[in-house]
Amino acid sequence: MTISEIAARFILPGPVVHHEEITSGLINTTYAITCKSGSSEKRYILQSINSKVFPEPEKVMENIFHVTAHIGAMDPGTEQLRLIPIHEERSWLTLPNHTIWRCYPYLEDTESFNKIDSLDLAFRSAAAFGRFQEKLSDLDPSSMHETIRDFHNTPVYFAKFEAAVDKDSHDRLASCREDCEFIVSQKELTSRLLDAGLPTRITHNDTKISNILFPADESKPPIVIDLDTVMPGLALFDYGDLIRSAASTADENETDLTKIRLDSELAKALEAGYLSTAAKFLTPEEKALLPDSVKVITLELAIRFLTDYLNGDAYFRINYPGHNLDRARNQLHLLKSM
Ligand code: GN1
Ligand code: MG
Repeated sequence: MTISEIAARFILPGPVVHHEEITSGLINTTYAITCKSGSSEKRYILQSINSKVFPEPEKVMENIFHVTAHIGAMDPGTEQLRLIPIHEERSWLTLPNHTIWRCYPYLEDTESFNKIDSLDLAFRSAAAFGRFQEKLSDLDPSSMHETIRDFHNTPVYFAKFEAAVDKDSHDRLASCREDCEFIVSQKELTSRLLDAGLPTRITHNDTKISNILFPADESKPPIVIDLDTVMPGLALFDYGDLIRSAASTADENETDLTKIRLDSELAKALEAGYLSTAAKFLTPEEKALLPDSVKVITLELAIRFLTDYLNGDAYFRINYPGHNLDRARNQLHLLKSM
């Protein structure tokens, strides 16, 4: 099916006159489409869900529907993610081959950032994720599906890593033995959050700053996007992932390790921003583990990248052979700087 044919199944103002693929995400396939109605044009995001990563994409959509409806009801009139229904009165499209497509209005006049360039932006970004968790704090976590089993179960990733090392199915172990040994030495860290008896909340699970849209009109609140992985989880994984990704001096693809460390000034501003909205609902135990959470999630992602490298790059999209090994080394170096 063409993009125009897929778009035609949604209730849009007119036919697609332009589409372009957006390739910044590592998981889903995303298009920005432009629809024409009379003399006006309006843009939308059309996206299909990667069913290898999300084995039950219907459940992903039910979660997103639940969360966007909840936030929408809370802040009527405030711009936020809203699913465009299909003509058959459903909020997403399931094709006969089970591929799922969804459509959102393109949030115009907003800006997103891949890198934080000021302490003020750090504060506002972290406050936005804290506020997102707060808004969902009155939804029962058990009403949401766990769409990726054990998504932030670090010990489970560690076990899969050990299995990948044992199997060495692509003969790559020899090229990363030291990295593997370092990960093994960090085993104790993998269970530090899960063993602490922290409360289950509804969390975002992909708290990169690029997942926040800042309206040009600064009186409007920031909008948290990419709700695929919203599910029950620990608040601290969101927090840790935010610091890991936003306070690193280099991005995940940097291969010059000398450029990579945790920027403590940025980390402090992020912490203050997060606590400005989250302090009211976090327990003392959660607050005490904030610093450790950054280490745990960084180790977790390193383990995931290295496991994927050992298994032949089946999960994360790569741009060149060895990309996942480089990403793993990047994260391990970041961890060592904490
Ligand atoms: C994946 O596709 P993207 O960039 O939103 C991954 C995250 C990782 C991230 C690392 C569902 O997110 O967990 O932190 O890559 N998402 C999934 O760049 O596995
Ligand atoms: Mg994502």
